Amino acid sequence: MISVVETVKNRVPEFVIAGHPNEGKSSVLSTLAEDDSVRISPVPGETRECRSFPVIIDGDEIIRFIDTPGFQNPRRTLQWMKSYAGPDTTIIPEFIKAHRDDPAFRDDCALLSPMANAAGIIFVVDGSRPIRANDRAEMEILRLTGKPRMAVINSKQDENAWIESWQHEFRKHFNSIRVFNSCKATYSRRIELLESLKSIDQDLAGTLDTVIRAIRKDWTARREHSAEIITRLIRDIITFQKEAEIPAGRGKTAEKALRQKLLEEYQAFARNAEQRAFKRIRNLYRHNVFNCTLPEHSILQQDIFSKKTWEFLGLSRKQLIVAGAIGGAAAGAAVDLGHGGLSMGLFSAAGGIIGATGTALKARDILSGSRILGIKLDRHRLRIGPASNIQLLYILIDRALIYYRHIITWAHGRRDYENAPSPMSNTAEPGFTTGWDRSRQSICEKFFDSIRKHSGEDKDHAAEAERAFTRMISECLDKISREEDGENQNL
Ligand SMILES: Nc1nc2c(ncn2[C@@H]2O[C@H](COP(=O)(O)OP(=O)(O)O)[C@@H](O)[C@H]2O)c(=O)[nH]1
Ligand SMILES: [Mg+2]
Repeated sequence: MISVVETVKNRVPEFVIAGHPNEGKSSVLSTLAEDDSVRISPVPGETRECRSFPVIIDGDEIIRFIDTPGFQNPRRTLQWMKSYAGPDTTIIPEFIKAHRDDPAFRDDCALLSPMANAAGIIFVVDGSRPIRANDRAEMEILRLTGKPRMAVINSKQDENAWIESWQHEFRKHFNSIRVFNSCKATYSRRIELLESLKSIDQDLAGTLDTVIRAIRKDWTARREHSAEIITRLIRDIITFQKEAEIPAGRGKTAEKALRQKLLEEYQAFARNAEQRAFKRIRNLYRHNVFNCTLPEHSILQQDIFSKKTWEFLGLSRKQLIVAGAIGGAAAGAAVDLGHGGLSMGLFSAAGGIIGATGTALKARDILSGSRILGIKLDRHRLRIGPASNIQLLYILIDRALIYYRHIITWAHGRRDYENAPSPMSNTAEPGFTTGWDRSRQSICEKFFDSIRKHSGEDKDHAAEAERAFTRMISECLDKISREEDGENQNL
């Protein structure tokens, strides 16, 4: 028999998830391993085979969880084990030898087999139901295996009536007990569970410390990577430019049609770029199978350029005046107005008019076709972009932060997409950027100005503005993550 020490020294630590069918074993595993490919089923007994789920960071497997079918025949299994007279260390192989051809013990054999070499066992129960005789039999079987064991109470119904009685019972059979909500657990809850796994066996502590360090490092790396994705997305949208020839000989109608076409192209570009960036963030957080669909009433269901988005996420009137003054000046919007109110580039009209008159435009005005037009370069050509109103930048930041929050709070074991709580639902909660102070706004303004200047003059300056912006976004992501962890503290 291999000891736990040897097992973990030479191999990836392996934990077997055990328990009754339909208690949430697969959900716990899915959340714990951040793997949404784990099959979770409302039908009890669907998992008939053991399946191994490795956690891989930077190409290295750091820990492995084994999903198992539930016990099929716990009381008879226990009976056999109790009457087993051989050494403790051979109880599992001997049980399997005696029962492997008996269909009545098929699942029990399948379940016990990986336990022989596992570093530990995680026993999952649904804490919203009372304890039954079978549960006691199962716990006793696990005790007889002699393996380090942890009990996890997965609260399926958000209801804690039975938790205390479970905890009481568990104290007799397990080295450690934790409450873990597989549908809501965020990053910190996962780390905490791994931390407490350390206490089930002293020899595991070192290995699990390494695992936890790797997970923490990976979490920071993901956040920084997300911040870079967001910065790049915003830069790409703000700096989008396209020129086109006005078809000769058809006068104003042709020009108007071309403006509309360019506008549509710009909007399609922005939409696709955002979708691509969001998908990358989603995959970075290992949501590979399900796309974590946003709830129907989420503000992110609205198009970037829709009136609703701009009304909801747009800056407050006061901020709009400040932004307008700066955005307008940057865009030379006063000049635009001098040219008979023709706006130069996207959104510059808003900046210009606010800058000039001190009156905030309504979202309706900004978004109506007449205000979102291309620059007329000369008699023959039109150009759209770069975007010249900074409000677009704030809208894009808000949308990305909302999406980020949606993704990091989506536990991998969660599958009831239709009941998802909505980020920024129709509550009056404003976007993140609305409350930003002057120093953050200034970082945004510097970034905005530097990316719009496409001359290569001040490369260092531009690079610094971009770094500062990315850093700020990364800090925001960190704050969001901490806040969400705080809110889930009691789960
Ligand atoms: N509401 C809620 N449902 C859960 C939770 N955990 C599991 N479920 C549901 O319970 C059912 C069984 O879950 P599963 O993980 O497949 O259980 P297993 O048979 O023990 O692997 C599925 O329909 C899950 O969606 C939970 O924490 N909350
Ligand atoms: Mg299962």
